[in-house]
Amino acid sequence: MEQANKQRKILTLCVIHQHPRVLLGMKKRGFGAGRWNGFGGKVEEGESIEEAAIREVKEEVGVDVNSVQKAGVIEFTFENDPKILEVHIFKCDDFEGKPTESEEMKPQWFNIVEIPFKQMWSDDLYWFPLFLKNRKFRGHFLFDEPSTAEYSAKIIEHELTEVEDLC
Ligand code: 6OG
Repeated sequence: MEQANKQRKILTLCVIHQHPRVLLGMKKRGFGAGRWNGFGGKVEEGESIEEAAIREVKEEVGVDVNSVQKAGVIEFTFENDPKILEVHIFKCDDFEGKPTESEEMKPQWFNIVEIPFKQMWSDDLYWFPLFLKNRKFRGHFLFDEPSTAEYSAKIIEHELTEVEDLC
């Protein structure tokens, strides 16, 4: 059990969605650098997953989020790597402040018909349509290896299910 917990990381991913646009950030460093994504990172000890989501948005793009809604939970794994990334995906439509570039992210608004999927993690193409329709989902994606600016991770297998509730 302890072994299994050590290999599971809980992460947040928050996409600001003010219809018909979404706010994404170009990741400037670290995991997934060179790709557009929502804002997020690791949940720290002593905070709830929602608190972590709100903190990460503030740190990465400088805005104050008033509330988030949970949209989905996806487990990501990579071949030949025992680590499991459990990513909690949130939607936010209520924030204050002006999105501002940070050391980690360069923000940009995209109309929902112009989301740059080719420069995003390849799983996004699957769950974004559900996200935009306010549907909740759970899933798992197994990749060959992490995406970089040059290399887009290949999906080896995946499962994505719409759910009534995430609790
Ligand atoms: P840091 O390690 O920089 O946070 N993330 C993913 N996002 C998508 N769309 N697909 C994935 O497939 C992802 N794996 C992780 C979670 C990493 C950020 O990237 C997200 C976090 O918001 C594997 O602190």
